[in-house]
Amino acid sequence: MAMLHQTRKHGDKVSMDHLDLLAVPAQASVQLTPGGLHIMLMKPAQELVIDSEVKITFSFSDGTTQHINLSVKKNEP
Ligand SMILES: [Cu+2]
Repeated sequence: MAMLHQTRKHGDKVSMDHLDLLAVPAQASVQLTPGGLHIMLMKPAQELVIDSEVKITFSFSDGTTQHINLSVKKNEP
């Protein structure tokens, strides 16, 4: 399962908030990055291998879906 998360810093502590949806303004873009908005894979069925690809299905508010292959990268602070 893939979840959308937003990383938040509270002083020295870092937490992640789960987002039910991600609003992308018209004619704009939203960037998913480590330490910011990100996709977190929960209990992946297969081991995640660095530099391999994972297919993620995005569902949009107009009812369409899009399958995108994303690279697995090492989380570097
Ligand atoms: Cu997360």
